[in-house]
Amino acid sequence: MIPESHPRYRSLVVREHLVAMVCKGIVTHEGLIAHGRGEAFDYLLGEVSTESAIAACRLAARMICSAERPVISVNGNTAALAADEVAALQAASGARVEVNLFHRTDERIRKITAYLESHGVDVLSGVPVRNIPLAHDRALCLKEGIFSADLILVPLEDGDRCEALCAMGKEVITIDLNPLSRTARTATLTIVDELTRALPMITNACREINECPEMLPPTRPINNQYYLTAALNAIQERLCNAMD
Ligand code: PTJ
Repeated sequence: MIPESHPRYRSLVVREHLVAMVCKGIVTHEGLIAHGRGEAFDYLLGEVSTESAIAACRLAARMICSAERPVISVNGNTAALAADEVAALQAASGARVEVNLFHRTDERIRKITAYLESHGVDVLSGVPVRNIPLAHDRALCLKEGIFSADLILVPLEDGDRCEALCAMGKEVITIDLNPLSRTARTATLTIVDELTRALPMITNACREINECPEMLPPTRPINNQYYLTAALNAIQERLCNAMD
């Protein structure tokens, strides 16, 4: 039992939840390691959304709402941490949701799909085809989902799929607390923020766009480097202040 008064209460509750999700076969052991890395970067960012991350979320919403076939790609960690938030974003943006896993088994796909559905997400189903030029199982995707998408939101991604999707001519938005990761540097747009903080901001911005449909799509190219540099500057500033 974690006491609510514990200074790291939220972090400990999330960890406990992820461990429970490992027991249910939704998150992998590797997913726990990925979460730990994310926590470390979030610590450096002060566990708050920076101004540049908030701006990146608004830009992401404009990109998603102006895309023809946007898809949200969901892995085990994203499902476990943010099933409700994915459902809300799907409702606000009309994006399709596809489960795409690095540690792929049919059983995990089934379990994650059922878990998302129990939280109100409409999950694409079908027979996956090895359509992304990758040596591992992330190559598998649905023709009516990621394969035919023009824009894909890929939270907590591993770098080589991001690169492959971009090489296929797709726009990729990622949410990644590590501004130095290969994914962060290869994506069309990286939101350097924690998943459960970023997704509701994108959803709210999509709702605003729905109320003001004449909003124009953002101009290209997207300056991803601006957002990465801003995140690194925020970390640097925090580290400098910690030494004062
Ligand atoms: O469920 P699977 O089989 O598809 O596997 C999913 C994981 C996450 C294990 C897999 O995609 C993976 O290994 O990812 P990486 O390469 O460890 O990258 C995950 C990135 O997400 C890292 O850069 C972390 O810093 C970042 N991250 C972790 N937790 C969060 C996060 N970013 C935002 N919010 C988080 N909560």
